[in-house]
Amino acid sequence: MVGSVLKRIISLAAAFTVLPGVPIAYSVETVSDDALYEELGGAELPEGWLLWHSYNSYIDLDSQLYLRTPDGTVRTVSGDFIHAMNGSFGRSPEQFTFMAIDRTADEWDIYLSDRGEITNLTQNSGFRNEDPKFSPDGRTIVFKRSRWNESVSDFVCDLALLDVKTREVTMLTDDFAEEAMPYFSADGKYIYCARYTQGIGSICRFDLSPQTYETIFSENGVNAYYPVVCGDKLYFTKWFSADNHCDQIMCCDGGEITSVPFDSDKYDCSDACPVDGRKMVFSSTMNGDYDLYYYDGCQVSSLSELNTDKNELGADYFAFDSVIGDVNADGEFSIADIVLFQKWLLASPDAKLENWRNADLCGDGKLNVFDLCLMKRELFEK
Ligand SMILES: [Ca+2]
Ligand SMILES: [Ca+2]
Ligand SMILES: [Ca+2]
Ligand SMILES: [Ca+2]
Repeated sequence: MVGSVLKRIISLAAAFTVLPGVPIAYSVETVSDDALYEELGGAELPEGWLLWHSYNSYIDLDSQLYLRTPDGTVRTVSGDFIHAMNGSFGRSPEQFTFMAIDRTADEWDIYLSDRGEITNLTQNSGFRNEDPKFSPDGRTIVFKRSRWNESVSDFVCDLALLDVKTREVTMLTDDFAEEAMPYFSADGKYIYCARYTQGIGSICRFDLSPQTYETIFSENGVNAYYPVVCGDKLYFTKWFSADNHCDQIMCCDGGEITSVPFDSDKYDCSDACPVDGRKMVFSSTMNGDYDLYYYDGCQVSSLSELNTDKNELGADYFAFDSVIGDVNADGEFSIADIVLFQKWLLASPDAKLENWRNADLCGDGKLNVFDLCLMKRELFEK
């Protein structure tokens, strides 16, 4: 079993910067830790929905997107497209976006799957559309839009925002540097992205108002990409060093950036998919091609029933107990939840909320009639 030698972060001086351009301390320490890995009977992934994709090689255009539902059923997301990848859930597990090549137009497009119905949101745009991610309120999708530029004989890549309802697209950036892999902050005010100069990516934070950039992480000669936000934490992937291109998953929590316990200088760990607290699904080459793994906060185990001899990447997770509006905890938001919540607000003695947080649609930490109004509106709009 690989993984007996691990790299851990201790606090020593090094050469990268975090916001606002202040050098931050980090270094690596080699420790032996077989206990981190478990061959069999590893921890179970908590109940929820999981999206991921799998391909033989990127240039074969053979990527398939998969959705695993809480009952363990796995289905392939298919339609009039090929090479589907990078699935991202919206406000509910019934809604997710992904990128794929439109079969007819032979063009990268952004797709929406809503309760099983799949729509191409950028059909025949004439652009290359990739890396979609939902905003926290589920109303917009941020993505990368590229156009061919004759003067530089290359694609020029910018960030774009798509209104899910009207499908109107607003460009957010307009410059020759490539912005890619956008991801909204939890409050929806910022967009993190990878920004490339001379082929090396830095992690940037784009302020939607005013539209300005800040560099969050940049290290000389070291590629950093794939930012993912979970609450107050920002995860991203970066090379181990300028000479060692093994991917590491980094966690930026406040001003501190640390490597995760399972990172290694011998193989790649990337595509952080936070589950809860320190728990995450990720992709790694620790056993050859990319497979999906689950870190439960103590141990790493392979999600072996999902892994194949292709490359499993791009996981996104939606927890069973975090469906907005689902107060009776049956995994879906329906009229039954509104009836129960209404009874609870009227102090009916038999009304018990299984998961009160799911009713706090205003997000103010208390439950009242304002939440009920929003719940009704949300269900009506579904
Ligand atoms: Ca650009
Ligand atoms: Ca694999
Ligand atoms: Ca429910
Ligand atoms: Ca509330």
